[in-house]
Amino acid sequence: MAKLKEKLYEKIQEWRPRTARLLNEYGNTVVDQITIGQIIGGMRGMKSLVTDISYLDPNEGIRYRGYTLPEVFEKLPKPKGAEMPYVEGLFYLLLTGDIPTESEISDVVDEFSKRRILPRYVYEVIDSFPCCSHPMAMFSAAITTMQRESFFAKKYAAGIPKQDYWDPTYEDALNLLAKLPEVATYIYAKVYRDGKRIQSNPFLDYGANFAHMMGKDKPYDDVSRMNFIIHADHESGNVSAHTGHLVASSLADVYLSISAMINGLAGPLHGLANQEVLRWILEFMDKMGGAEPTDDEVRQYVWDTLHQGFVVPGYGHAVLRKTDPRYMIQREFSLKHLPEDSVFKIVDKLYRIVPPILQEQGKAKNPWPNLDAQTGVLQWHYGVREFDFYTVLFGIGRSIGIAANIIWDRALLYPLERPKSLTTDILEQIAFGKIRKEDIPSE
Ligand code: CMX
Repeated sequence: MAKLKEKLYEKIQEWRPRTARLLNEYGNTVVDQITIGQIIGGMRGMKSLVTDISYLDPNEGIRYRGYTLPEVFEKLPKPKGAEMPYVEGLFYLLLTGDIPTESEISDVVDEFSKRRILPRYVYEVIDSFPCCSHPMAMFSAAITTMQRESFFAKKYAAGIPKQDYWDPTYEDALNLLAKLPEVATYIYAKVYRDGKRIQSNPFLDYGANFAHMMGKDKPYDDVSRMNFIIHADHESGNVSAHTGHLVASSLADVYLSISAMINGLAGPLHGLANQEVLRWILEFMDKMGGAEPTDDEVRQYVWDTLHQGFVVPGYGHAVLRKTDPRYMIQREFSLKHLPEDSVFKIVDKLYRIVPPILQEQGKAKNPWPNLDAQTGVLQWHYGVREFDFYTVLFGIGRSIGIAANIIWDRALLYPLERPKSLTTDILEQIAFGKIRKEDIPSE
């Protein structure tokens, strides 16, 4: 057994009695109530999911396994000469809750390296996509195609005790995560580089190998590490994480679950917002005809966007109520490495100008920037200018967190997810006092 897997098994054994105790002794303890507003309003704030991989405090931002993002970036070991930590170290942390040592990380680097080669048919599936397909559609399909490799599906079909479900799920997760950079860069080469592909380098870590396959020099390796780490997880209720968990709860394997989560991520109110931000900024620059906009011109552009009935992309959040720490980490990197970039200068102006406007408009509960407001400018600066590709980058990072979640879902034997729905008629009857909520059967 590989070292990470051994450690994970120990952690699972320690954790299982906690979940079992909560379920058996405290199963009827009330945690929350549900209002009609929440049922119609996309279940905002409903406390109805459990994950230990990350926790999102509205005012503080995300914690991975109890660590704030600045702590994660400070504590995780970094490759020699790098500014950003190993992505493999983050995966170790998400799976075990422990900060890995250098040698524990090098074990994971080896694991990913060994498992990275794509089956031939994945290239063929990507090649067969019609022109103008969105890279997220190709990414999702390529992942679904690999479902035939699933250990979990084979073991399940042959018969495996529930207690052991986590084991082939772990194998599927590592196999898939190791391949995602290969899949993504092949899509990039096919769609934007006339199919001119750069072969992976098995001696590089996840971030450096990704940069290498994208044909980018330093510090794009650090940009990639940072990008994959900040996008990895945002607790369980967001569309991508929830979709991954939901599909996996049917005991669909990691390939089917992660490709479903990628489809959820591809919506403009979620992961696609990073490409929307850049498109919106470039349109503005185009309008300005190359001149640097004044604060008043930026203000006017934001108001025009709102008056046309559009949202300001990259601002607002369903849970966060302050500036997203994932935004701040990218901002600090940008201030250090690209302060004179013309796109960054606009991003920087927006940082000051958008929140008071959204406050004045009075609709958005959170007027502050989210991570998507910064992601695109970094990619643009380092020459990845095909912004349809940006959500794929988000997708690689998010897969790391969702894979960790699915492994733990299986380890703790979380059941099929199946909430109950009501009709508008029933809601009206409850609202008008014609029936009592207690009278509605819940099972
Ligand atoms: N610009 C303009 N209006 C906004 C806004 C923004 N950035 N953010 C929220 N609002 C509006 C909403 O559209 C909503 O208007 P209506 O009442 O007319 O429907 C109102 O403010 C209240 O919304 P909210 O409760 O503050 O926000 P939600 O939880 O409903 O939605 C989000 C959250 C992210 C979808 C929303 O803020 C948004 O559309 N932002 C822009 C898109 C974006 O950046 N998405 C990426 C989020 C991060 C990610 O998942 O990747």
